[in-house]
Amino acid sequence: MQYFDCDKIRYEGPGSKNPLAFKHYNPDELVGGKAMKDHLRFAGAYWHVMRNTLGDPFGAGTAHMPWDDGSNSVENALRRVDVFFEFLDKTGIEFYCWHDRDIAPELNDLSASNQALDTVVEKLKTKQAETGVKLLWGTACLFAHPRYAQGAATSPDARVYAYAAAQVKKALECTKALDGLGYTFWGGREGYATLLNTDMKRELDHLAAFLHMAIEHADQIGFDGPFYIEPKPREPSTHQYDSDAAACLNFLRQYGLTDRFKLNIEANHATLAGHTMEHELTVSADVGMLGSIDANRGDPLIGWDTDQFPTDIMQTTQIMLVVLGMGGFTTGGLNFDAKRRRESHDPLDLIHAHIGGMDAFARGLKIAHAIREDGRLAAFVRERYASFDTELGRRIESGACSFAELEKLALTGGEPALASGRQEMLENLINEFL
Ligand code: XLS
Ligand code: CA
Ligand code: CA
Repeated sequence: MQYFDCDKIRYEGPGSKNPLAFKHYNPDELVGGKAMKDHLRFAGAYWHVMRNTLGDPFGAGTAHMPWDDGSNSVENALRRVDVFFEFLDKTGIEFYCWHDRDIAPELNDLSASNQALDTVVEKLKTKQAETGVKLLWGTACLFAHPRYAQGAATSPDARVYAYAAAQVKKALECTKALDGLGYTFWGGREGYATLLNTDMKRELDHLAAFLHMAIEHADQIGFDGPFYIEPKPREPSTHQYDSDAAACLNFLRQYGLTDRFKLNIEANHATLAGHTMEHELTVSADVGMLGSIDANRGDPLIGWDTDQFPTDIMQTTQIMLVVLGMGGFTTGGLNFDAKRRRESHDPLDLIHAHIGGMDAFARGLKIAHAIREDGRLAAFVRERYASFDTELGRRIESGACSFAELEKLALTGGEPALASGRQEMLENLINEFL
């Protein structure tokens, strides 16, 4: 049985008017000597593709899911696996990501839930072997169940903490069983609603202990992929501890976790944090800590996490400039943590949405590569700091300088003639390539 009313999506080039074709994403086309698909490493998000009913706080789900009988059964979960792999095959997406509770139902007790997971993981393993699809990362859902209402690894209740640990232990084992390349922590409930009832220091200590136990368990079972922390400032918690890339890096450094952890940066979370996506990516990449990306966008008119599909070529260009700048992904990729609008209820809308995202990133990749080849942008930035390439600059950068020495220079050197930052000229330069 096929559920997506289309053939495998092919590349037809920019001249095509076929909505069910790629105009820019041509998987094997080389960009700078590397195939597009290896640059972009697209992943499908199991939770959005298979489990998102498109409900909102004001109304029930609208998504047509003819394969889903609405039950919390393992049979239903197994059926979804076939549908998901049909989706991956048709879009040509070669990676995927899941939460434990997306792929298998949470049942009456933990061992029954674990058993359900094992059954579905077995099937996923077979499908991966048949198709060559890879698991980009796994994660545990530590935010949906009411037991996590006050946090998981930062819960005030040690028994909840233990439950969360057991869930992560199992999710890690499933990730390992599926040869997952990474494992993500997103702390939706790891934060607080009010400081009146919160011991922040204690909660952060608990979170760090939790992550150290995760590393220890990974080592025991032979999972050597990186862990990712995914920053987001709020929603669902009023304040989340992993509020942005800088806060996460500070936490990882404070608790000695930088060896095994990197960051998974999401576009819509960056904007919620009051930053641009490029800012969050640059903060991470500059210290070698950018691991993976959740590809989506927010809506400038709506102040929450709308998780829309990325369609803005300027943004995909800026993202790919950072990714190319760091030499590309290693274990990470571009995970479409994005959902259709509620009005787009048809299974085929999932295909259209992903075609758009993949084409937007293919263009962003080609444009970013062209900008780098052209070299004017990088040359401008290099030149802007040229005074630091002089003897004086070298002394400052190497730590050999003192305030007294600099003061002498300032007293005798006169007023420095500052060069223009030329922002508008550079914006025009970027637009030449779009
Ligand atoms: C929610 C997050 C979540 C993580 C995985 O806003 O983006 O989906 O990516 O738990
Ligand atoms: Ca995400
Ligand atoms: Ca999100």
